[in-house]
Amino acid sequence: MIYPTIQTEDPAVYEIMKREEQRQKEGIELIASENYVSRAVLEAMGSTLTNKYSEGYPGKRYYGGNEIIDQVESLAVERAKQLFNAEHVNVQPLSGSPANLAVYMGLLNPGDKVLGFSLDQGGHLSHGHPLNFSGKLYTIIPYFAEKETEVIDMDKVEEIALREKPKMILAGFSAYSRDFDWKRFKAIADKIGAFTFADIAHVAGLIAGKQLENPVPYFDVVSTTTHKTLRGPRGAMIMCKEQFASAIDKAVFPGVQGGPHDHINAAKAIAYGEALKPEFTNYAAQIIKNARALATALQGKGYRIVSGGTDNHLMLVDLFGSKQITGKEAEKCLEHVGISINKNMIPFDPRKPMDPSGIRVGTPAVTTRGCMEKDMQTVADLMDEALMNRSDENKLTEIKEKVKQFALRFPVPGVE
Ligand code: DSN
Repeated sequence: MIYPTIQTEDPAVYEIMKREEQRQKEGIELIASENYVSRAVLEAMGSTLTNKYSEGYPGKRYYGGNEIIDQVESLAVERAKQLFNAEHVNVQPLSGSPANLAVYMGLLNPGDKVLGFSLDQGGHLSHGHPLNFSGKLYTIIPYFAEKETEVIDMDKVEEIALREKPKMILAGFSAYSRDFDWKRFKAIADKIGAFTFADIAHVAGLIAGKQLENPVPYFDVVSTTTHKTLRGPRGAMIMCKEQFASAIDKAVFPGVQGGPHDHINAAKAIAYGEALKPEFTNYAAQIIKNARALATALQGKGYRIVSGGTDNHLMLVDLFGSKQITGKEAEKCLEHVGISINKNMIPFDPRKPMDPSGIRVGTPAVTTRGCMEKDMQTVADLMDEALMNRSDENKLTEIKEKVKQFALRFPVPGVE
């Protein structure tokens, strides 16, 4: 651990931080939305830039002393523009849901109709869940995956869009393993004059790394978190066409947020700089190769992968359907041996969200640590061994040690 001041000044917090760092080193991280950031990103988040208030935008702030902070924010904006070929970027959103709230506020009025991917099929809370601001304030028309293929049928999306005529079409997901047909979404929206909004939070790094198609050049607005495959700090950003720049900026500040987090914006600039390097393309390509290898290895052990495979960094495993193990049981058992995944609904899940049929598994974090395709077979073997011995405490202790020995072969960037 490299926080000597915390160790002397506040041993109680230090002890907790040390245990979490150890957990991250000794475990296999397969949560699809998590990653390990670089030392440079970590340092920026712990820097004196956290001391500043800077409500407003570069050159137009409500506080004095922002001439240097302006440079940090502008640098992050310029790098993001280059990375995604964007006309306008707002790097201030504090996280994914506030970013999405700002997009709704910037483009719509309460009550307007929005077409969004249903949460229980792989969408996100902020895409229209009844308990979320999106479902409470807007009229959400869901689209679904097909029961047979577990893939979205774009002809059906078009049918719903032509019938319902939403004011905005939201394309994006948090648990879907197939590529999104951004161009078709745009073509459908054009037929009815709807705004196009893509939420690329999960795949932003795969897009920046040139492995998946980029919707930014032709969608009206695109939001993303910055801490998933993009491997930056906790946060988000919004990219849009110049014509929506003013509406989006006003919606972020003063619409949804006050002062931006300048230390995080510095970390975003660093992460975008890292993603602009040629080696990030190799990283993004390896994430997908690893996800495919892991899906194949799990299939080889009799686990059913939803839709039969993956085009990105994640997969949904139908554990209940293939092994009569619930997602909740699996999450608990795997956590016990140091493998982190999350329980997840599968499309048309007969079970409930807190104890669904599936788990979601992703490869961004293990790929950052240097795992390759051949290592995915070991990961699948360890997962299977734990799940098959989930009632045998002694066996699980043995497997936990195997997980640790495997994980320690791969250094954690940022701490080692
Ligand atoms: N919580 C994120 C995820 O895990 O997909 C989405 O916000």
